[in-house]
Amino acid sequence: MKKKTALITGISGQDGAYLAEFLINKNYIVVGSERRSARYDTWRLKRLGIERKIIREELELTEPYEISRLIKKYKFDEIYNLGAQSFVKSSFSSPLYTCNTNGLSVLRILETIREFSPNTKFYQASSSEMFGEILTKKQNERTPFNPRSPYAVSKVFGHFIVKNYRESYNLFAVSGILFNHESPFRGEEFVTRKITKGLVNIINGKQKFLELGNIYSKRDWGFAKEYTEVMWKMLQQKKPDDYVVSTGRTYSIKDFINLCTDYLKIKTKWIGKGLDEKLINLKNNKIIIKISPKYFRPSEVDLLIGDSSKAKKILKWKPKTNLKSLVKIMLDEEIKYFLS
Ligand code: GDR
Repeated sequence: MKKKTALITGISGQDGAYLAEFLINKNYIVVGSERRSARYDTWRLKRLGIERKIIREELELTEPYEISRLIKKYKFDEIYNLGAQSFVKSSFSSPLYTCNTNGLSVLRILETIREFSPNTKFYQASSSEMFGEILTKKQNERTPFNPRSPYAVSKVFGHFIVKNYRESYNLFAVSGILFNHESPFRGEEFVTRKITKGLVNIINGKQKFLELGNIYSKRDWGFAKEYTEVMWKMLQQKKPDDYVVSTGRTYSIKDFINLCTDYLKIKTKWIGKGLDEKLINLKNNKIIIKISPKYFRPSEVDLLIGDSSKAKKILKWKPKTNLKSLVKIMLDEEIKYFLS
């Protein structure tokens, strides 16, 4: 049987790496793209031992010509659009760049597929951030969006243009509304990895303390490796459709920190309130976590909690890793690579 060829944009990120590994194991030819200006960061692919199994292509998602060149060259069976300006906080300082890269690029790809490769199946990385200030207790595919950042607005555009092209031109184009998903491959600017890395650095004397923003926001956190498999499942269905991917449980950043200190067996105590809240290491009375206004966002998403019953029913998918196990996975790897 002819091997399938897939394009993964954003190959050097957390999801790109896990998805590439998954598709390679399924015998796909994987083409991985990254923007030219980005340092081609291969540590995740190297750690998975798949760096040499990927065909690398430079692709600037804001350049329509580059997209059509690549799509004409490979006539991909599947495209997974994971490339984005994915850090919510940066979208407040770079709103135009964020909307161009995350929003309009989806349209650029869809237009090219429509014109040159209409049988290519397309996966768009939509985000739970689109729900923003939530309008229902749990969020599913029918929950209205209420975005709270330029990032979320850009993702809403991407989401609806996928739906529009699916309905107007009969393309096999879908969006996965993925809630937060973490792993040892998470970028260090995102809160979970910042915490796991920071705490391991602190207990090893490499860092004095960690500064965080709003530790009371709550997120529905799953394990990224399981979430990338579901992207593939969405493209293997008879009918293209959108799906929420989540665990259905929500925890605050403070809960996440407490799970980490429990796992690391550091005896701690929270003191103070608001910007003066601190986490103290009871062994030496030193501050290990402080709050800094620097990490607060102009508008915050306070609470997210997903309902992925549609994915469970139709894709036969459900999450396997709870937050406690995820903390263990992340910290074990953090310790292993700190010591090596
Ligand atoms: P998020 O992830 O914005 O939910 O988007 P992030 O980990 O950045 O923030 C989660 C929550 O933690 C609070 N927070 C901090 N966040 C960061 N990054 N750094 C801090 O120091 C800090 N302190 C508190 C934030 O305010 C927020 O409430 C992620 C991204 O991967 C998106 O691309 C993706 O679409 C969604 O998840 C689903």
